[in-house]
Amino acid sequence: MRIKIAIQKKGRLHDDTLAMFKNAGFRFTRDSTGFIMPCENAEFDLVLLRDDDIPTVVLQGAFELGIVGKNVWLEDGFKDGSVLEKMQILKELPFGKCRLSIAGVGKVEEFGKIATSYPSILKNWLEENKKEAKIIEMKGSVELAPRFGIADAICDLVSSGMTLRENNLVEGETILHSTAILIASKNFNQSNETYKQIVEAIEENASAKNKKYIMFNCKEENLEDILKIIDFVESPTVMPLTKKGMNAVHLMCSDEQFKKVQGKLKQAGASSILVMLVEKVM
Ligand code: PRT
Ligand code: ZN
Repeated sequence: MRIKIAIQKKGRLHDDTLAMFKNAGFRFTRDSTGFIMPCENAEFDLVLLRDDDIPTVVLQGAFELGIVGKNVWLEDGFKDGSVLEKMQILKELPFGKCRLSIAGVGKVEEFGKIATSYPSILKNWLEENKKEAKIIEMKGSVELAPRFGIADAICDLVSSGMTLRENNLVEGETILHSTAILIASKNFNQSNETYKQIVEAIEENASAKNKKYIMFNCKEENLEDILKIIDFVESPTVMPLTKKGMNAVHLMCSDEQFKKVQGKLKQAGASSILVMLVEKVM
């Protein structure tokens, strides 16, 4: 039986979701309706929906898996307990990162009226933190509420912070950190072969992403100092070159790790430094 995965049709999560599957090696066609993308080289289909419907369709059992923002899933969950009771988060994914924050004109200490598209998450947070406020539910353009006196503050998603700045709003407390998540019903069988194949491919790709394979040459007399600089790598490869007294050093590390040491390596005598992208780590 083919697995059906509900993903966002268009919007902020669509491109990253599709890129995640494609970079993991899956290829897709599109059926004549335009909202089903059958995978050509594995037993699953992507189905394109509004993100707000994704928790419901997975909960109803129409789709085995779904990819949606944690904010959407939790809002549904606080509204309808069965979402949290009957569903599970299988994985947090490395995209769609944002935070749900309270913001106001100046520092928000006393909450009067707060406008938000996430009334259930906000209500739950207010209760947990023993704070009082009147929640004004808005479907969009929440950031305009203080300007028109609809509310004193807002509770909205923030990523770069630009929207808040443009509206002279100051970010206060963050009530949720969100990312895209992979969800399923609690009785979804995680030993399903197709599911294992998908997760393995995605994880292999994620661990290769950001990894670099580094090669350089150095004199024998500099080797000890150089190995100290790269001591975060468990076992770098050291090979003698045909030129006497010279070695080649190979290692794999993250982009960040390399950036931190590249200057020091040169100073310590590393030459002909080659930096290569890693396609896969298995
Ligand atoms: O059509 P559909 O219903 O499927 O999509 P949608 O319009 O409801 O959602 P969409 O595509 O806007 O967002 C999908 C998901 O992306 C959200 O549920 C979040 O999980 C995630 N995400 C990540 C964001 C943001 N970052 C984000 N910045 N969703 C919305 N925003 C908005 C925010 O509401 C505010 O208006 O962007 C603005 C703030 O951005 P900055 O960069 O100015 O701070
Ligand atoms: Zn939506």
